[in-house]
Amino acid sequence: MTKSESALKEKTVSFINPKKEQSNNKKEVWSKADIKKFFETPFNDLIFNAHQVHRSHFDPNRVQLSTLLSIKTGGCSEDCGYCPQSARYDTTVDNEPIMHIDDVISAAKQAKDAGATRFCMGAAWRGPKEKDIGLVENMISEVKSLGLETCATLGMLKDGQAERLKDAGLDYYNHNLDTSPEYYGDIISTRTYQDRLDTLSRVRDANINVCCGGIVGMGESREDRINLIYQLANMSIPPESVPINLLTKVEGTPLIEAPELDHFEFIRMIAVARICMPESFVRLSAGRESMSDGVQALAFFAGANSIFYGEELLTTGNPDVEKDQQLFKRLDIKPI
Ligand code: SAM
Ligand code: DTB
Ligand code: SF4
Repeated sequence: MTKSESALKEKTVSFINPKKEQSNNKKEVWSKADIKKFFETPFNDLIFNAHQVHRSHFDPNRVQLSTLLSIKTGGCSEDCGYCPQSARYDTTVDNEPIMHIDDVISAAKQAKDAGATRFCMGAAWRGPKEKDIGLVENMISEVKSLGLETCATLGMLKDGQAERLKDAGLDYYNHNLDTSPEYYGDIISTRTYQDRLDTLSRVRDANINVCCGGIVGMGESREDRINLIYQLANMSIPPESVPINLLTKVEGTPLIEAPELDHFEFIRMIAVARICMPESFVRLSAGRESMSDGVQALAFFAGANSIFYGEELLTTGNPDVEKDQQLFKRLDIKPI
């Protein structure tokens, strides 16, 4: 081995977690200092190491496709500063009733035909009410019967609700921590960080896969990004799916003036998520419309292996299906 090869190997080894073996009697799998060190690694070293971790756990040429549908849009009571669906902000999103089951089924069929394997239903609620749960249960079982994986994001869950969703056939529940505990209060006041952790525990206890990540580009510091990864990676079982959203700025929301995040910092976030949660799917989520093909290719190299697929996220745009298919073709990426 040449000198430079052995130096590279040394660097690589330091990215393999020495504490992984202890992770059964959990305390801290990654320290904040470890995570900070990753963020501060020269960019090429960081993405090289993240890619190595990625290919030792996943096929690097395969990406999972999830399609989103907003089953209940707008009029939300919460004050999440990034969200166009909050009734508190003057945006172009109207308060609509919950969708009819037939329309949900036809959207799910369309998603399946386009190549998605998971269908994620989102509702602009603080949390589902009893009358809502029955309707959503129906949607979940119908979507599941089409042969799709099911995912829902409905806000905070009360005791017993996660079990009902599980019984209806729910595979994943998305509930994000959004940002660090320290920055959280600057973004949302109507629910606490602990409320979110409590919902995540209910989901985990009901044996539903956890989809949990956050948003970057909300004016947070790098330390906040480190602390978000710290929270996610040190969960007693890390989320199976980790969506990393780049803030989509919407006119009328408080975060419209947030400073632009350097796309390379976004890639670092993906890379560090990959290193710290080697077995999780890391999803390149909101914000792809603002990214060049090159930035998205870097995200896949750095360890992203899932995307939202379809022209719309919940209320904002996403790249066209044809555009994503072309990008995959150019990169020789195949859907999972
Ligand atoms: N109402 C439910 C809740 O808040 O849990 C479910 C839907 S909510 C829209 C799901 C997630 O989408 C949020 O937690 C947030 O992370 C993400 N999100 C919402 N608006 C966004 C935006 N403008 N840019 C990026 N991500 C956003
Ligand atoms: C997630 O982390 N991102 C998705 C999904 N989970 C529900 C939502 C992104 C929403 C972007 C803004 C909108 O379209 O309303
Ligand atoms: Fe409501 Fe969810 Fe938007 Fe917050 S993120 S305002 S809870 S729809």
